[in-house]
Amino acid sequence: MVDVDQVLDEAGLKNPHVREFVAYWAQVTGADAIEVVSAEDDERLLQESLEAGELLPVSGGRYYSRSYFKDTARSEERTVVATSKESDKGVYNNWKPAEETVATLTERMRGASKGKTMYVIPYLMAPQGSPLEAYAAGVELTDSRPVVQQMIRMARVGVDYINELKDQSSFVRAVHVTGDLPNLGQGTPDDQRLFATVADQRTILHFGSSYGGNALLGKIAHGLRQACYDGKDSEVFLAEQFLLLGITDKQTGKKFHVVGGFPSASGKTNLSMTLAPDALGDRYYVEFYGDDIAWLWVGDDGRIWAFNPENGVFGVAKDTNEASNPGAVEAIKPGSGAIFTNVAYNPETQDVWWEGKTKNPPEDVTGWLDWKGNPIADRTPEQADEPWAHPNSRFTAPISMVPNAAEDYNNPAGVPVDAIIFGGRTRDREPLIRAITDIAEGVYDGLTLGAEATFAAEGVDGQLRYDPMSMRPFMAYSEGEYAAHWLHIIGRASQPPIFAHVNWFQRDPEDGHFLWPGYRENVRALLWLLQFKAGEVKGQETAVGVIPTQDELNLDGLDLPQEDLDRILSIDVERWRQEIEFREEHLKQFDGLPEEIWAAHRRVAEALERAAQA
Ligand code: OXD
Ligand code: MN
Repeated sequence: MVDVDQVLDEAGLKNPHVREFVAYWAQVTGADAIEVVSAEDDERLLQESLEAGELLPVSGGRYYSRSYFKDTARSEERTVVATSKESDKGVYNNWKPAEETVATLTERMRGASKGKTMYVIPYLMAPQGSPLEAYAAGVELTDSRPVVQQMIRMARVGVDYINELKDQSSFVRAVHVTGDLPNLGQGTPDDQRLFATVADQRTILHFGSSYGGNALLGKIAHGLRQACYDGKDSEVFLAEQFLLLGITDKQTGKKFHVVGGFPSASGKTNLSMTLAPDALGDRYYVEFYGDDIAWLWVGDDGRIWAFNPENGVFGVAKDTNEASNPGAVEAIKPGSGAIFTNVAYNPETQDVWWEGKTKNPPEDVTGWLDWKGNPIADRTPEQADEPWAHPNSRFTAPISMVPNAAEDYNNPAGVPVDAIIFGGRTRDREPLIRAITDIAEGVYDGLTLGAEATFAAEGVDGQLRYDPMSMRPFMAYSEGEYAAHWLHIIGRASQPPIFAHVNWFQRDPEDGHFLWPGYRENVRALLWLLQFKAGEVKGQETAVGVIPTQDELNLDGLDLPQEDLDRILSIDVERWRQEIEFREEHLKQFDGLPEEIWAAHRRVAEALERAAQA
């Protein structure tokens, strides 16, 4: 038996509530050893992992890890939110009763860390000293060393964060046990994996994975699911799967901040790390704050404030290259200490590759292994087209490595939010940008956010897979209450942000080409929005919001066909009338949706009817 007290004493971990929590789970999981970690331990832990073969070296002091081949993504079906209140049940949160969920997980975890070390990771999901600190502290227990290294990059990790808490009992209790991965029946009726946020106990219990999205409990389970619940429970804040960026107009010296929700594969990471387009670079400077999570609250000045609770980026590698995301390329360059997971790896050259890193894979396949560790050179002709990297392969890097990271990303006060944007991948109907000034209509727009189903077979043509506010996998309580909480928080702001919907993905109906060049040029749409908010441009009113006129959109240095511009700066009323019907069905699923949201829906529907008749 480990002497828990002795280990915690030696580590200087004084918080009595944390000590009690560690002792309890050490006994349940049966770990052979306990180790308390801080960010300063990174170098040593990396060396230990290299020696153990858990990590492999990538040139320039970077690292490679491969996860079990059935353990490469978040498992939404196996993820639940458990509470003791059935009224927390929503359409998306997989609600379960707390008591039986805790009992099931305790049994699965019993003795499951035998032979392993249990690492104690005290962390903070906020810059230290923030007004939301009471919701940001946590302790993750994990039996996986690579999870520790990822947490050190993604959160602020150290004993002091936990010892210095004003309310010593206010921290999230997070337990991660990997389990015997080859024997968990992943994807079968007897699947043993279970990932639970026991939200009203502020406890997270995840069993059966070592993949980041299931195992970095500070990020997704705490930063999003638990915080979503805490935000509502306290009536103080919103926790959303949002990017956060800043734009400075060097000419006027003004700085703006934008947060935004995008369903997966809609370009959120690229936009969050974007730079100004070359032609506008002399005037505008874009800064990175966060690519995945923002917490938002009402400041004393009546504005909405936000910060990114994370300390790093856990980005999808696929298609990351100099053109799509130069900031990410820089953040993971030699010397960055980046960790790559499930990309292709060459142990001879210590190089990594993923689809879209370069146009074609390396010509000389000598030494190259695909994400499962199989030599590319041994592939049969039938296997030739299989991807080298897993489509959800990732890189992990601290924010400090991102070249345009904002100087104040660590400021506990956060930044004031000027705009809240939503954007899905939509091939028709959605213009480049439409601004929404009414708060209820903005929240309604977020609730009806979606992206085209990735596979044609998944849905009706033109119908979206709805992903309200891009929070579908992280919603912690009922959607009706969630909408009410949004109206409540934003409604309390005397200087609310403007809302907008963006779409970079409209295509030509005939030949399918993208009508807008995307990437860095997307900043032009945001510049128009900020000008519109400031009353400097008027735009054109439509039934679904205000869209830029062609003169208002700064197109300096861009040469786009007139036809394409006409299409992205107008709306297709007939397609919108069809969308309204889909939306109605979507919203009807949600119990207790506030009347303001239904009223916003009716206003938009009626405006479309008038437009159709005009
Ligand atoms: C996600 C992530 O899975 O950010 O959404 O990793
Ligand atoms: Mn995400």
